[in-house]
Amino acid sequence: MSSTDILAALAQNLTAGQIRVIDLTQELSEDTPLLVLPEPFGQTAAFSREEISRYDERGLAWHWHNFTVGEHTGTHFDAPIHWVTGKDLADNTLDKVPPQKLVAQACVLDFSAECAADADFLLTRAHIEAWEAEHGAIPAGSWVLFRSDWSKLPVDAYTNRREDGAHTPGPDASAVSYLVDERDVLGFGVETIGTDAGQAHLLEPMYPAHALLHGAGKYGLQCLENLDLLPPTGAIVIAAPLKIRDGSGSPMRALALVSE
Ligand code: 23J
Ligand code: MN
Repeated sequence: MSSTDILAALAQNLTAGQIRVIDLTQELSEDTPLLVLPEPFGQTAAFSREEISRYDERGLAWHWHNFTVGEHTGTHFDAPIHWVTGKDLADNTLDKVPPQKLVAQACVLDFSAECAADADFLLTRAHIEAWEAEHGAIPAGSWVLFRSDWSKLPVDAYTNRREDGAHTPGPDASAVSYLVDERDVLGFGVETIGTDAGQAHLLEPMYPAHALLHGAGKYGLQCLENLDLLPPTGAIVIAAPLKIRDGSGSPMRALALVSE
């Protein structure tokens, strides 16, 4: 098929519902759960908004708001400049992400059973190799999406904060090194609040997903939903952050195309 025919077939399949569009995005609101870092670190802002007008004297026929939100609040994209390891890389900010990379195939690694059994579950290189033995090697340039089913949890269990910090699953350094060095992935996406585990400040290096992904110019996706609706391979993810000049991250609408 020529590439023109492929697009025509895509259009037809979309119209007919043969290709389904899955929303991977959490609702963004004043109630969106936030990352909370220990003292004395700065905190990401919740989403908030103020009304400009509502068909009233401030705007007779129009309704609109101004909003405030952290770059890393809700379903969002992490650019390499977010971490010190990526601070000197070329094109490390949101405005410099090549648009070709905003649309990419995804591998979905389902470790939801392990996460249900252990909130501090760490995904290792051996887990990824076991997944590949079943589904094939992760292609270069793919998103790797870590399915934990964490997005199905009520908010208290979702954030799972205790006296010693958050207890949520994530990858260890062996997993991230493997994806970056052996598989040259586009990035790593998760359902939890960080690409790193809640207790990842205790790992070596500290916050291995952030440190190793962004140091290699790779991206992160956080607070995804509906990963359980995606096949292990074959989905196409559209994850497009706002084009914020020099931005380190941004809320986004993340979508997946799935063949019926
Ligand atoms: C800053 C410090 C630690 C973490 C994070 C941000 C995130 O999870 C994020 O949203 O990038 S773990
Ligand atoms: Mn982030």
